[in-house]
Amino acid sequence: MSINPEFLNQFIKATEKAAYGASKFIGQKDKIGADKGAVDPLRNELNKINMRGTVVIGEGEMDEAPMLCIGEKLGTRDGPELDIAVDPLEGTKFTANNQPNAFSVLAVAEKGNLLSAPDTYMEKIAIGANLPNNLLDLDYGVKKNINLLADAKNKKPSELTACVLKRPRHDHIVKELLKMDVKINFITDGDIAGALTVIGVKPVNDIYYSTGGGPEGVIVAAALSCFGGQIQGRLILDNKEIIRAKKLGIVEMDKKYNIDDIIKGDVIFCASGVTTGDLAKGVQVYDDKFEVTTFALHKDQNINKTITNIYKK
Ligand code: VTB
Repeated sequence: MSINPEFLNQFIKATEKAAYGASKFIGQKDKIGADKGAVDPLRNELNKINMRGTVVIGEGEMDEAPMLCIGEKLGTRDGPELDIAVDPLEGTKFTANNQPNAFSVLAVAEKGNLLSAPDTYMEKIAIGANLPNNLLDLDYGVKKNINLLADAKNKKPSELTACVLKRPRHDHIVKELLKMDVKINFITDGDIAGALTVIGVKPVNDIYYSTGGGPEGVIVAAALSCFGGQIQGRLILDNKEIIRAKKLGIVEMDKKYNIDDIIKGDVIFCASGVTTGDLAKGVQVYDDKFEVTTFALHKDQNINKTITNIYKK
């Protein structure tokens, strides 16, 4: 089964409205306000869609943001059962500080096809298309993974580029990468956009290698699956989080999730720019209108497009 293509525009509208809501807070140094600015219109739009939607990936627990929480029911309750992963505002800091790469994003799959994970950290390695299945493994360590990737790409490690989220917790990864002469592109935040840089005809990076948010890991897996990319992720859970994870049906706490364990079947993915970034241009406001740009994917329809719409304020 596939997701009805008619839903695509409705989901695009949902992230567009969320992006516009968040854009009112650009540069205002108010991360919570910006998040809420995105959440309310997002929920409002999603509730207009003829579906029985369930949030399987929400946000908020980790930074106490106003969240669309896991388990929340969305839509008119008349229509197909869909699971939705949302990040109403990816890049709250970017929005608060008027920096690039903030966007509103969601991924949709048919019921049961998206991993429901608690809002915790996730170790992640992501690579692009046309590589052997499950090539890399978090337990191999940086050196072996880089050598495997270099072999598979017929390159030397020194010809590879890695994207790393700049955090002290990644110092050991950076050290290994530098030892192997791998070039590094650091990102300060926003690892959905970061991990997606491994995709494309001439990808900016060969690998994304860092620990970021679990929700972001699931959302990016949905997008990567539309391109034949790969990700492996492992949740990092403390005792409290283990209890939450059990409630969500997670049995094996240290499981390494390959992309097929995170996302199955058809996917709709929409990311609407708040501030201009790698995925989409940011919201542009004119007198009585605003313009918003969305990067949209529908896997089974082979849709990969960037669409700009103009609305009356
Ligand atoms: C991660 C990453 C996100 O925030 O969740 C990060 O996945 C938070 O990491 O893309 P720290 O707790 O180390 O700051 C983002 O970068 C932005 O939401």
